[in-house]
Amino acid sequence: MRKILVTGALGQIGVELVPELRERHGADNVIASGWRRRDVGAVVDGGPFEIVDCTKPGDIAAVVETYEIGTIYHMPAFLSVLGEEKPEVAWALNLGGYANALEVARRHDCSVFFPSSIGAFGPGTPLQNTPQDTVQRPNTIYGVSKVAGELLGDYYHTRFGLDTRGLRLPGLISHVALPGGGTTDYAVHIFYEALREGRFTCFLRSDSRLDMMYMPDAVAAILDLMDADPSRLRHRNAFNVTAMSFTPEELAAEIRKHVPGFEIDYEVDPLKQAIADSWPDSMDDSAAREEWDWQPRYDLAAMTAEMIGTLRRKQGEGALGREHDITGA
Ligand code: AKB
Repeated sequence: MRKILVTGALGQIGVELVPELRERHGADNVIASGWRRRDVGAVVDGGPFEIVDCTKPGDIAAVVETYEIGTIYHMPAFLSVLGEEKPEVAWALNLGGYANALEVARRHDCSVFFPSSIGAFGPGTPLQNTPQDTVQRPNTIYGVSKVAGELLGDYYHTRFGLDTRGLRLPGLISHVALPGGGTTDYAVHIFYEALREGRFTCFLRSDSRLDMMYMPDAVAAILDLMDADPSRLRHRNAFNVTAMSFTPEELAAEIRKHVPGFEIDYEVDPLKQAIADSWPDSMDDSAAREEWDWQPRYDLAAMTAEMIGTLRRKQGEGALGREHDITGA
């Protein structure tokens, strides 16, 4: 089999995607890469790891040639809030890095996965039941780079026949990596503070509704899409996928079922709030359901129960908060 390369493997998704790919395809067949080596056991020690700076096309090409790569999962990204602090870096990485990966993929006929986001929507997009095909005029550099990435992926497919596929992922919730630089990060940090302090100060308004997904569903969605029969795909870059949609107040109420007396208050950050207000409340993911049988497993109640259970166990072992911090991964 031609091997698999995961770029940005030390990021929020990569640290869970790589072990799952190695489980399915064998550790030696999955090459993890990041722009620097960090101590993330399963990703760095569990199989081949290479330093790849995606802004340098030669770095990607060298690994693709050395390992005879057939599929690239291209994961590096500056998230929405971090992107607003450093727009030029966000553009160079989020779009420039992807353009480099696509060019290498074209020369070596690799399939490519690209993670787009709810951030690819913006003012003018219908925010309720957001259609698969609709207005995309985001006002963040993150969103602009995601829309451009979607278009570039479709271009390489229609122009060169490259097998490119992508998802518009919502906010992702996980107990493996701590997120950094995103608008939806609150939905992860709230669990840690609930268990440590019994209270949490949220940077979004209590009624800010956003699409969310538990990481096991996100990893399953990525792998299912890449396994899907190409003759069924009318869309490629990128499919709306969602699993739940909640406000901070609703998440707090669900957490309270497991942590009685948990309190939440609000110190709204205007930049993050403006980004959240421009993103969908709930996406229509019927195209994903029809074209490759997308079906999430976790709703708000199931995700919350598993997050609290896992983090309580870690707390008991003195390991809570020692998770991999992906800021600058
Ligand atoms: C962010 O908040 O920037 C990301 C995303 C939804 O793409 N988590």
